[in-house]
Amino acid sequence: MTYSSSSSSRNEVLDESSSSEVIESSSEAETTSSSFSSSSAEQIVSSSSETVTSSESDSPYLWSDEFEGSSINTDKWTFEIGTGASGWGNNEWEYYTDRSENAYVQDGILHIRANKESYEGASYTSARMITKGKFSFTYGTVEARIALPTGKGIWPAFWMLGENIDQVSWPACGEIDIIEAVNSENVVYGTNHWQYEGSHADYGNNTNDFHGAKKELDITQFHTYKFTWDEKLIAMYVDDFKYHEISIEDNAGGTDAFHKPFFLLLNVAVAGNWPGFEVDDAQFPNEMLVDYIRVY
Ligand SMILES: [Ca+2]
Repeated sequence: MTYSSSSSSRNEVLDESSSSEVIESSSEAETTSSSFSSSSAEQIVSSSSETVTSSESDSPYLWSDEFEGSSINTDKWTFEIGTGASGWGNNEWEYYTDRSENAYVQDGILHIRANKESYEGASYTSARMITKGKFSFTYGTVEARIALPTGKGIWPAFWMLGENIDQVSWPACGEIDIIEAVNSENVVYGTNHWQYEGSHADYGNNTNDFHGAKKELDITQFHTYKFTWDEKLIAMYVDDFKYHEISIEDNAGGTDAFHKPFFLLLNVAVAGNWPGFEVDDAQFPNEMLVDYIRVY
């Protein structure tokens, strides 16, 4: 999900020399990164027995939302309202609302529901929730259990933006797309966006092609997604299959944005620059389901 509708094509990457520099340094950093990951894994296993019974105040997590109860916790989330046409819209067609028609919690699951309906001049509605100003973090691990909608024109995302976006703007703030999917592809994409020598740079991989490896999955079913981030490396996994990795060691390729605090976003877009402008209306209502998000 690129933030700005005026951004250049998502296929644009760094010039070739700096792009290959990123890839090369990421394989060098792998050894260090895997030891970091395994110690993190131990941490969550040892605390998982407490998780079930503990109250929120002694959660083992830096931040989490299990989406229990009957409403969305607005101490954690802010709804963004409107079409975002002037900034974050990506030429999407939906109108984002904070109504229960578009986002609700039921039986421990957050539903973000895109509907076909006329609303405030738009033909579709949906929801977009952010933790900006309420929670941000630098380095750590995110685990989330999520089921994604598919269908012509749909574009669900679980992603992050630099908390300093209002000061430095996009893409200088950095953007980390942990989960994106478009149309009916059954492919999950992970992407980083940042600013390099004054221009938009991005680098991404996906479950259909991570350096030649491929993961078959039905993204409409629940999967466990994991995002790991330390001072050297960012990586993304679905059910332990790695689908994206980028080195940020020593600000490789101008990646200094990724050493600062980021906040979380969840949204389901309808149409837009990436999925295109053909929408299959038979899919609606169509939902992204989130069982939990845990940050540690
Ligand atoms: Ca839950």
